[in-house]
Amino acid sequence: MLNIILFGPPGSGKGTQSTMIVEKYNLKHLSTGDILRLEIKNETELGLLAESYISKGKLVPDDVIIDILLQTIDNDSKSYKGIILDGFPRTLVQAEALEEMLKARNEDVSVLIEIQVDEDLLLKRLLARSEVSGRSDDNLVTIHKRFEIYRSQSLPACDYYKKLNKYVAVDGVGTVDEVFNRVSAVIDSHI
Ligand code: B4P
Repeated sequence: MLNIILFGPPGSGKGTQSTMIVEKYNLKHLSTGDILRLEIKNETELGLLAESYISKGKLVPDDVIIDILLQTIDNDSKSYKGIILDGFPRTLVQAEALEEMLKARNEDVSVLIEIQVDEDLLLKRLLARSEVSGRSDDNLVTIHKRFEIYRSQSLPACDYYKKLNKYVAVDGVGTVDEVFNRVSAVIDSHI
């Protein structure tokens, strides 16, 4: 199984690239951001809880996210060649939980790909997205908070995979297709 983590700061293009990757490689797309936004749209209890964190630029608590993953990961994963994890793990605790989850299935993470983009460009992309997304977390104050949380809480998850020699960085600056070619080259080298 090809289990790929797509990692990167807010607005680096994880969602954009994942959509293209699932098509090319027949992987199951697992986006915690998408799952949470659907819950918010449907005004479920989980959605209301998630919105209270997301609108402030904070991460949704680990236990809530790990529960979602446990419920989602086994649903129909077997009919795919693997999983693309988009936006998960985002903390060290989530990374450790994922390792355990995969180990129980005799699987592991093939590679973590970090999409690197500097914060000035990320800010431009997210402010442009705010004009169409209607997302409560796409505004100046919240975006800066998300950058700060990425550095303090998410980068340790990245370091975890560096220590396992499963980390590859990809330049996320360029057209969507240019970035996709770079990401594809990394995936191809793990097939
Ligand atoms: P996510 O949904 O994961 O979204 P994101 O980090 O904001 O954006 P992404 O990197 O996917 O960028 P996109 O492709 O859209 O998370 C949202 C929130 O949910 C989090 O802040 C957190 O609160 C919560 N959450 C999610 N997962 C969690 C977890 N595991 N634990 C706790 N909380 C969690 O691209 C951004 C924009 O740039 C788009 O407009 C796109 O069109 C554009 N773009 C993309 N690539 C481009 C390129 N190459 N050139 C120019 N523009 C580009």
